Amino acid sequence: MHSTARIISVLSDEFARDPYAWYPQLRESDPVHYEPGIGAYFLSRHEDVRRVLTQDQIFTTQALRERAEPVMRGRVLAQMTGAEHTAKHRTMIHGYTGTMLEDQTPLIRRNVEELIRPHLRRGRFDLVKDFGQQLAIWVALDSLGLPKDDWRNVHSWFQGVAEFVTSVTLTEERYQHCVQCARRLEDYLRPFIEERRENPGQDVISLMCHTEYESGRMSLHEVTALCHNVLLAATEPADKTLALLFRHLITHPDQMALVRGDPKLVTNAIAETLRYTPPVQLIPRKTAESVEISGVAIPAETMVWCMLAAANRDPRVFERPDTFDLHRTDLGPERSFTAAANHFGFGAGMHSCVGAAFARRELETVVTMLLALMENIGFPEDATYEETGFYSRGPESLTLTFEPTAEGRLLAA
Ligand code: 2IO
Repeated sequence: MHSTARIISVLSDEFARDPYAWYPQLRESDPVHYEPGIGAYFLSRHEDVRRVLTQDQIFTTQALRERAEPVMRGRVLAQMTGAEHTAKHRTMIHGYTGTMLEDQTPLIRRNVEELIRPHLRRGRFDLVKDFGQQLAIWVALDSLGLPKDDWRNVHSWFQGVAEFVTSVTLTEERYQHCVQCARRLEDYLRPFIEERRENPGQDVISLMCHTEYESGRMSLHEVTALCHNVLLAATEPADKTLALLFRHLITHPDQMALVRGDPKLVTNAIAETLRYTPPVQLIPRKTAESVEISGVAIPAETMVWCMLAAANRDPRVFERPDTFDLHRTDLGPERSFTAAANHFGFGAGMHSCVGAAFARRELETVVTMLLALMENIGFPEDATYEETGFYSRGPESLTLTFEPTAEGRLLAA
């Protein structure tokens, strides 16, 4: 039944143009979709995605050895298990929650002010290209205690790292390019990490260097891999989420008005954006043994891709799933940023996002500030909208028009 119901290749351009148009059919008639070209399965039902992400003994993160290690220059958190995972996970949670998160918040605010100031007078800017991408990198660099003057270089090397991790297939030439970018980034980071090992500061690199584990302290190599991990995870999805959120609020003026009337609803808007249009759309796993999912037999050692955005719109879990709704009762803004989240924007299970609280704070800060500085936010009349990406997805550009508020004029002056 499943093979005859297969309607489209998820690797086709047609699918990439608007995956949301295909998710209902995949979920209903081909929920364990097989792609013969790459020998992998794509899951679109909420229940199946939940199972794969939480049964970590059967569906392992082994996939990341080939899919991430060459550019991470070592093992990332998601690849670890058992006591090692528990210990290093705790370190990263410490770095991105509680007092360390509080200490980073004024830096986030300062970055927003500096980046938005030149645009306030003009009344028009590109939320992604002129603001969001740079903000995401600055905030990530600040958290690691790295200087921001080299951010353009870091960004260009980072594109290679991101391309490697977020492409399902790569040519040999692109593979080499991406690994070269990763080496440059590694070389760039080395002296900073070495320095922080000698003279610790308040940043996450210092924390990683000086935490004592049963096996001692982390090596330069281990810290480097986690830095690459943080830089990718903190930048690739951040500007996309910001742009998607503004797009949803602008195209739902009633909900924009609600958020303006009650700043607490910014949190709802972020949570609903992560459900409705998750910036990371796929999570790969590999089967450790043969299993059956929704009636389909999957052999051992096979790639299984969780389609987060499809599962996030599963009508078995969410009412009117294709509607953006700040007030939906089946999501819950608070739990949306924890391991108990009902959406998969941060994954699920033991490897769910360690940066969720940090992402929430970064987005709450920037959205609240932008709404206070700008009013009548809209799109230029001749604007077209396009999203790209299969693994991570969002607009590459989103031009906004607006009028500065009194507060905005003050900051511009
Ligand atoms: C860095 C893919 C943007 C992560 C990854 C190899 C591991 C892990 C993710 C997210 C988002 C990035 N996977 N973050 O899906 O750290």
